[in-house]
This record gives sequence, structure tokens and C-alpha cells, in this order.
Amino acid sequence: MSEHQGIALRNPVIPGFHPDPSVCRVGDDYYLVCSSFEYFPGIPVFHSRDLVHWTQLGNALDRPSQLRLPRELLSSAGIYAPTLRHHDGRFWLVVTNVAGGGNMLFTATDAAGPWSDPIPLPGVPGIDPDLAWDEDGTCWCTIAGVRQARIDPVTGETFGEPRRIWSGTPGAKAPEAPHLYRIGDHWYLLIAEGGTERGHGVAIARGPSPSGPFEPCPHNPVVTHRGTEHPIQNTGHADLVQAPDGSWWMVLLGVRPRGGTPGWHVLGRETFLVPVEWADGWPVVGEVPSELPTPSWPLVPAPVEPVRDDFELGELRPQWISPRDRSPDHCTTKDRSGWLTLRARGASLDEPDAVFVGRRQQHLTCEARTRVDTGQGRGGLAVRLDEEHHYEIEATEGEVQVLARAGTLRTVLASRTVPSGPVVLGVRFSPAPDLGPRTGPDIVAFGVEEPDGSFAELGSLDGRYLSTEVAGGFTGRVIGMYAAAGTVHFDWFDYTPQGS
Ligand code: 6LW
Repeated sequence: MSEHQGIALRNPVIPGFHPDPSVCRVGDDYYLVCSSFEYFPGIPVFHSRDLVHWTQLGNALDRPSQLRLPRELLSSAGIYAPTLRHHDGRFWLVVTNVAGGGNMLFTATDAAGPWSDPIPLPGVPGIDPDLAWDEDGTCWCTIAGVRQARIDPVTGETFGEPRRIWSGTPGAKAPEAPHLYRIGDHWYLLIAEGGTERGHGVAIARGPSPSGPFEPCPHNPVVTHRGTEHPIQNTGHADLVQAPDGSWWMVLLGVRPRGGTPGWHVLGRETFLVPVEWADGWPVVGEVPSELPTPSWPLVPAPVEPVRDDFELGELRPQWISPRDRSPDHCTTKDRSGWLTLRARGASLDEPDAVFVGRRQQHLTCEARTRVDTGQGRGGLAVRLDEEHHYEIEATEGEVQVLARAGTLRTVLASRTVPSGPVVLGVRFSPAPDLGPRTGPDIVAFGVEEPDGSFAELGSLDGRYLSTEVAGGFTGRVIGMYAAAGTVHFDWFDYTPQGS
């Protein structure tokens, strides 16, 4: 394992469901955003000083006037593929809300926010919008397809109809995720193609102007793991950034399938980093490494995230997300000081407006626990992929049950009486036993904490039914707290990584 100053440099640099990364640099600071789909708040914003260690600053879309996600919205719809750029002293974010609004721009003087209300871009229909400014300050918006229009980013006005500027590699499907760069004497157009599954790849072309004509790189795709046994798969949807020392780097999404055939990924599409060399005016990238090369600059490790969130802050930390919306009516830390209070609104986890507050699972081996006081209500600890794929341990006064839903299949796996009053619920993720080709990605075990602090397992499930290969979609597992009936109070939540 490559180390630098005693620090292991490993991919993914942002584990857990953080797909479609877009990065920019301002001086010695890097900023990165990702898609967030049906979750509110939306678009996590990260900061780094070394491209390897990232800290979440907040979420760009953190108020209803910026992000409306209707309750009939399907999971994995909503906020797709943002692009983050810095120009003329301001940050610019362009993104698609496929649940309504289409493409829209946001701007801020500080990446940590506050970000503006949306500036609609009605004249640029499509997904994966990109922003680039040419030498005379003209702003070009490029979208999947690959099509492009000139826009005014302040007003959202579009000049003329978007026109196709490249179609990607002949025969390759879905030319998307375009990003345009002026590098040296050329304009470069970077795209993803092949679709975001195992056939994903990155291609590039260059031309004399922001709108081409574009000549494809002779060795496209410049990045792909398709057709390999590499432990990182689905590599694609990339963005380029140049470091202060002149070196070039690429962030992109990838997945880490586990288990037998076909391999199941449970953490969603994660953010990876890979160095980029140049030869004859073309990028040379190669495979995305599990272990990162040592960069030439000092590493600046991110602050270690505390295991426990005891909800003493008042405001919920930015890692906490909820499907579609989160209002003080049903989610507050003001009712009982140092507790998170969730008020059910008549919806179970099977429904879009479930009252659920969770954080991305970021480690294949880890454990989560929460201390819950249900009173006369009903709620607990859940692992959610979407409304049709979730496992949970649910408490009511004096009883806990382990429940599971996978598609149309539902089961009550176990139940047990517990003393009345608050109870500590837990979930553990551990490698699955080796069954050869039939091996699953992990085992998901639920239990309660005994008075002596030990974990009394009540039931365990095969983790493959909470994988994207089974459930589909664009997100990844989110572990959190929920209220299915009445008012449920949570004293603290522990997330303990136990492996990569
Ligand atoms: C994203 C697009 C894609 O907008 O999936 O499969 C969408 N390709 O690039 C969501 O990640």
C-alpha cells in the first residue's frame, strides 16, 4: 500500500454514494460536488487541499426554494450530474432536476454557501450540463448528446437552439457528462459513454474552438475498466483538474463490486481519483488504481469524523439526508435538547414520504447504532436503497422486530420483547461467507444492545438484495433513523467504520 507521511493513499477518495463528481480549483483549494437524486438537502459540496482527503462543507441546495422534489418522485430521479466551476470570482453550479425545472444554474461567492436561488435554463433541455467560458467571456453550456448553446449565466438566457457538436465514439452509446476545457492551443471535450454500468468509459476530443469541430483522441476510450476483472468497475463520468504544480488529475465515478458472479455493489457509485499524463496533446490515463500514487505536494488529512452524532449541535450535520424533503414539522432537534425528534406522517419506508434521516454507508465493513425512545410511537434503524429495497429493525414500546423488503417480498425476520423505555438498536455489515460464484456482497445483521453493551443479534440478511445490481437505480445504501408512527426520539447515532 502506498503511503505518504504515513498516510495510506487509497481510492475511492470519497467513498459511498457520491457519483458524477465535478471538481474545480481556486488557488490551492479544490472543491467538488456530486449528484444527490431524491435526497434533500441536495448536491454535497466537498473541499480538499490535496485532492486525496475531502471534507464536506455542506450541501448547495439546502432550502425548498432551491430544491423541490415532489412526493410522487421515484427514487433515483431528482438531482442528476452537476458541474462546478469558478469564474470571475464566483462559483457557478449548473445541474438538472429531472423531477421538475430541468437545467438550472446556482451561484455563490463561497462554495460552502449560501448558494443562490435557481436561475432557470429553459433553452437548454437535456441532462449533464457543463459550463465553460471562452477568451472573450462568452459562456457555453454543453449537455449530453453532445449538444451546446451559448448562454448568459446571470439571466439564464440562451442564444439560439442547442446544436450537436460531437456524437462520441461511433457505436458507443450514451455520449454524456460533457466537460469543456481550454488547455494549451486546443479546446478539449471530455465525455462519458457506454452507459453508467459495466460498459462505462471516458472519451475525449479536441478542436480549435469551444464548439469544435472536434477531432477524437486516437486512443479513446482514455479510461475504461470494461471487460476487465479490475476490483473497480463502471469507471466513467469524469472531470479534469490541474494542480498548482502543473500536473493533471481526473476525478470520476466507479463502483466496488463484491462477492461472486456478477458481483454486487452496495455503496453506490463512488468518487475516485487518477493521475493524467499528456502525450502528443492527448491525455494518457490508464487504469484507475486502488492505491494512489504519492503526489508531489504535502497531504492535508481531513478532520476525522466523530463516530457519534449526539444531536447537540442544534443544526443537523450536512451528512444527514432525507428522501424528498425535511421540514421542522417532522424532523427537529428543538423538541428535546440533545435528541433528534421524528414525527411520522402516516408513511412507512415503502412510501416516498417516509420520515427518514440517514447518512450514506461509506464502508463495506462497518456498524451503526442508535438509541431510540419510541414512547407510544413506532420507528427505528433502517438501511435504505429505495422504497422497495430496505432492511430495518423497528421498535415499539416493549418490542423490537427485524423487517425486510426486497421488491414485492416482505418479511418479519425476528422479534423480541425488550424492557420499556429507550433501547439501543444496531446493524452490522460484514463480509459474506465464501460460497464461490454464489457469494453475496455482505451480511447485514440487526440486533439490540444488551445492558452490558454487548450486541445481541436478532436476525441477519443477505446484502445482495440491497445492491444496485438487484435494485437498479443511481444511488447507494443510506443508513438512518425513521418514524413510522407517532413521535420517535433519537438520543444519538453511531457510525463506526471497520474496514474499507
Ligand atoms: C447522469 C448521467 C448518467 O446524469 O446517469 O448513466 C445520470 N449516466 O451521466 C445519473 O448519474
